[in-house]
Amino acid sequence: MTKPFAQDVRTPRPEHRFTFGLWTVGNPGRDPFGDAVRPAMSPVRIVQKLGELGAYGVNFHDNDLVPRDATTAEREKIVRDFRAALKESGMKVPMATTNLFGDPVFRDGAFTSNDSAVRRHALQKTMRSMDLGKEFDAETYVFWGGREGVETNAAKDPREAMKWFRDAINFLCEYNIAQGYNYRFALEPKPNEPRGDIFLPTIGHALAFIYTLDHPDMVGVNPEVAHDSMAGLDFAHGVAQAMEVGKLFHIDLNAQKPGRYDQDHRFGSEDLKQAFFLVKLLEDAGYAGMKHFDSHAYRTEDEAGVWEFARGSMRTYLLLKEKVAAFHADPEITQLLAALDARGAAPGMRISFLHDGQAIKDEQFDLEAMRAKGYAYERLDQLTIEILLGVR
Ligand code: GLT
Ligand code: MN
Ligand code: MN
Repeated sequence: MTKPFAQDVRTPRPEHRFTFGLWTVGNPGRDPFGDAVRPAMSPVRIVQKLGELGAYGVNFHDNDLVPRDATTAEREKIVRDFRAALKESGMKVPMATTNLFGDPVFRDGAFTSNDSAVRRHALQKTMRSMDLGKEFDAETYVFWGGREGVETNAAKDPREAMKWFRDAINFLCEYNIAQGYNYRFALEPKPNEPRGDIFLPTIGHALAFIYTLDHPDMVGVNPEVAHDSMAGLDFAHGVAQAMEVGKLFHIDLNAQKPGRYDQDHRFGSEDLKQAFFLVKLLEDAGYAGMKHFDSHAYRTEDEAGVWEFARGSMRTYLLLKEKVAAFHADPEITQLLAALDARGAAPGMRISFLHDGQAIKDEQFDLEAMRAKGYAYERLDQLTIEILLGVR
């Protein structure tokens, strides 16, 4: 008897919704201490290669595709060539964004610069970039406020900065509506770098800000592994909180050691356990959005290393997805989780004052027994580790 054909679950395919940015695989390895180590790679080459590797799509900042000083004729040619490459490889552009950080004009921020002309220029640049994204049917529009922040609070009243930021997002929501673009806006929090401190530093800050906007339904978040890890936070918790209120519009996957500069390493290459629980969260929740690898190859690498990095990012996600299945199929884990469910941990166990108020006020608790009983999390965690280490 022949075995039924099993598709290789470790091979990335477009249906996995893996994406990369032109700026990620195209990163030439420049850092604050050293020059580029890899030659610039053309957007066309990036699209071809990512398509071969099984990615779903590629994302860009306006200037990743069209250089800042391009003429109209140059822009047209770039757009035409890029469109042809996308068509040939079947790759999509699900997300677009604006570079509001590279130009020296943004040294004090874009939407929150103290210079009102800079703030207006940032709006103009974003509107034009939204137009460019729509030429490729992008659906998500990311706002990473890299330069929105300060080195010294003497510079500006952060309350004023919040108002400018809100005005800008409200303005761009109106533009989105006026043009019929239907973009979903995704704010990307980060605590610091390149500014000493960046406004909207965490997922929680971004979520709270969203509900103060004129069109909160249009705006969600694009959290990034490295950005929460830099701040020493548990990334999965922030992602879960966003998800639970329907605000996880996009996600940036990479790896990072806490407390360092923004390393943007290959997904899963640092805290494997954190990466596992993130994949578990996304898979268990049936997250259907884009999984964008916002990361780049080590500076030591040549082009071969870049593609190894891209392949590895997707493969690690799929391997962790297999481990998630193993976690759910493990009889001992199932038993431990069932015991927790029996203690009332099962989803759906809710209380409300209306239904339970009096009963809870009158309830007699066996506190001795409640105090004495452990939760068996040591065993549960060890079993998880053993799954990750491949011995279960
Ligand atoms: C830059 C940053 C990322 C953002 C990109 C989108 S640009 O690479 O470090 O976290 O997602 O603007
Ligand atoms: Mn980053
Ligand atoms: Mn990012």
